[in-house]
This record gives sequence, structure tokens and C-alpha cells, in this order.
Amino acid sequence: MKNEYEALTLESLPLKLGKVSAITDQIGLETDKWKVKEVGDGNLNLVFIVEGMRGALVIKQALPYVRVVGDSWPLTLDRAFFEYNALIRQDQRDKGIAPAVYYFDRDQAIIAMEYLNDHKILRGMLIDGRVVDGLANTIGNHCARLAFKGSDLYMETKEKKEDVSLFQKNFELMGITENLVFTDPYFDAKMNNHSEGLDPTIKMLRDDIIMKSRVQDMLRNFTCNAETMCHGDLHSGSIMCTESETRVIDPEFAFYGPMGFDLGMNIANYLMAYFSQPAHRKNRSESIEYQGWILGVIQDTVYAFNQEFNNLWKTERNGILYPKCLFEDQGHSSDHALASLLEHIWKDAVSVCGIEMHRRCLSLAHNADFELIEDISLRANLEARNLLMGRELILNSNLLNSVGEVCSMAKKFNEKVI
Ligand code: SR1
Ligand code: MG
Repeated sequence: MKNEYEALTLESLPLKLGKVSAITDQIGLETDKWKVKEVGDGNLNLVFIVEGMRGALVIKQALPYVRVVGDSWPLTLDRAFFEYNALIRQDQRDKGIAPAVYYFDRDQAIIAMEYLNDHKILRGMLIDGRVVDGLANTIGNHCARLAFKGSDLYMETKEKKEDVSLFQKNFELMGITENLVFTDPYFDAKMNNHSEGLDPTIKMLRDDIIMKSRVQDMLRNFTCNAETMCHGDLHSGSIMCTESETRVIDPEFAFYGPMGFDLGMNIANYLMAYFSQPAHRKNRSESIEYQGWILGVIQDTVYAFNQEFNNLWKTERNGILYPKCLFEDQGHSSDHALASLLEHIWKDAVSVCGIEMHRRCLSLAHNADFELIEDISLRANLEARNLLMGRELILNSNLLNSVGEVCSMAKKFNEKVI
């Protein structure tokens, strides 16, 4: 029987969840001792930290609307179901990177999961100029493992097709990405906003018919090319770190799409952290040094992605695509096929990167990297560098063969006087 949905409150949470053994096993039975805090600062959901006598956990609950906008924008509760399914798959495909899941209630849209006590949201750490050891390796590997193990290179064909069909029902969240990421930035859409001073740059982008067509080519790729299960929202707010450990949260936008999608979105968010640095560091040399670290992370992430993809190709390629019976078993090399697939993934990643750089300055849901800059004219200048580089990436995704070229381009735009 369906259990009528009710949004949790600080008071109702212990009453409702105090009898769930999967939860009390983690934090203890004494609900009168539970300390409950609501800490959700994302765009969509309620997030509670619950501390009991035995430990702590996170309760995430979807609301029937978009939190950042209010009940004028209803949104399916079933996003919790897709997040739960994605968390399970993330853990199967790359152990220990997503938070452990303790309990899921579909009617109440509740997931109880591991509390990452020592970890902070990466975006804030990048704004504060903090360094994370192993960030590139963890995220590069994670993107490669998700890309490879959710694809026809690895999965059984029946399982893959059933999973694609399951995640196709996450259409409301995909719809948000289709609009906010791929469409709204390129016209005067209702929910858009941008910094004062950007109008000439925005006009140039919106008048660029070739670039808009490229973005729509990529949207076609997003909607039709169910290559693998992507996290779907791998910005720096979906990554939590200590100084030496990296975890990935929040896959509610998960969908089957292009293998380069997560990598591209991830790099875009590092580039936005990069361009915003002059406003966050005290002096130029500090800013230059930290920007150098960010570019190193980008290079190393792509390197780790390629290495791990290569490794999986050699050791775990048991799906229907590029089967060994056509290559290795014939004494034929599959290196050409691998190189050409990696090239295709990279080009998609570069396009997605440019598009994400646009949407975070032009449509709904901007990044704190720029939003926290109080000097509006400085902010607009730094955002313009970011927007113009985004355009170059979209227009030249077919010509940019390496991550080194993308980093050199970032350095060039970082000097640009607008
Ligand atoms: C209405 S949701 C806006 C954005 O927040 C999420 O984190 C996604 O990035 C989405 O596009
Ligand atoms: Mg999120």
C-alpha cells in the first residue's frame, strides 16, 4: 500500500525514522538523543544530518517541487528513486566513491546514507584556494569506470537495455538539463539572469548560429546517444573532499548518455574555479600559483581517465562492442578502435565543457565561484573570459586534440582584457 508522502521536519524525522532498523543500526535507538539539523543548500532537496548515540548519517528527501524556486515549479519525487539507483550503480562500478546507502523509501522519497563528516564541498575548497591530493586520480578513474562499466563494452546487452529503459524515466531531471544547460543560455529565457556588463558578450554568443547549431548537435547527442550511465551533474558541488580523499555525491540527474558528459562537466567547473581565482586570492602570485594547480588537476584528470579506460578496455571488455573475437582472438590489435573511441569521448567532453561554462553564467543556477564576487565589474570581466573560452571550446571541439591545448587556451583567455 502506498504510504502518503510527507516532507520531514526536524520534529517529525525521529518519530518517522526511529523504528527503521537500517537507520537505528547506524545511529542508535535512542531517538530522544538524536540531534537533527537541516543542512540542504542545493537547488532541489531537503538534507538532514542526524547524529545519534552510535553515529551519524544523512537523510536526503526530495520535495515535490524545486526547492530553489518554490512550489510554482513542481518536480517528481521519483528523482530520489533514480538517485538511489545511480548510487548503487556508482558503488558497483567504482567501490567506495559514492556515499554508502543504508535505506531507501520510494513513497517518502527518502535515502539514508553515509555522513561524510570530514569532507567539505569541493567548490568551497576551490574558492578558498585549498589543495586536494589525489583529486584528479579519483575523479578521472571514477569517470572512466562509470563510462566503461555502464556501456555495451562491459554490460550484458539485456541488462544494459533494461537499465537504459529504467533511467529514460528520469525524464523530468533530464528535461531540466535539456533546458537549463543546452537551450536557455542561448536565448532570453524566463529564468535566466546574468551579471551587469555582460550584454555585449552574450549578444555575440546568441548571434553565433554555428555555435548554437553545435550546441544543439550536442543536445541531440544528450537525448539520443545512450552510451553509458552518467552521473549527470558532476560539478564541484557534487564532489566532497578532505585534503586527501575525494567522494562523489548527488547523482539524481543520472541518465544514459554520452561517455564524455561527466568528464566535460567536471572540467568546466574546474575552469570556472580557475577564471574566478583573481577575485578570491589576495595577490597575483598566489592566484597564479593556485591557478597552476587547477590546470594540473585538469590535465591529470584527463590522463587518469584515459589510463583507466585503456586498462578496462584491455581487461574487462566483455560486452557486445568491439568484441575480442573480432580483434585479439584474430591476432588483430584493437588499439585503433580504442584510440578512435577515446577521441570521440574527448570531443564530446570538450563540447559539454564549453556549454556548461555558458549555462553557469547565463541561465538558472549559477556557480558560487563567480556569484560570490562582489565587485560586479570584476565579476563580469572574469565571467566574460569564461564565456568566450566556452565558445571556442564548442566551435573547436573537433580540432582540440589534447587536454594540454585546452589548458593553454585557458591561460590565453585568463590574460584577455575585455
Ligand atoms: C533547478 S535545478 C538547477 C541545477 O541544479 C542542479 O545541481 C543541476 O545542475 C541543475 O541544472
Ligand atoms: Mg545536486
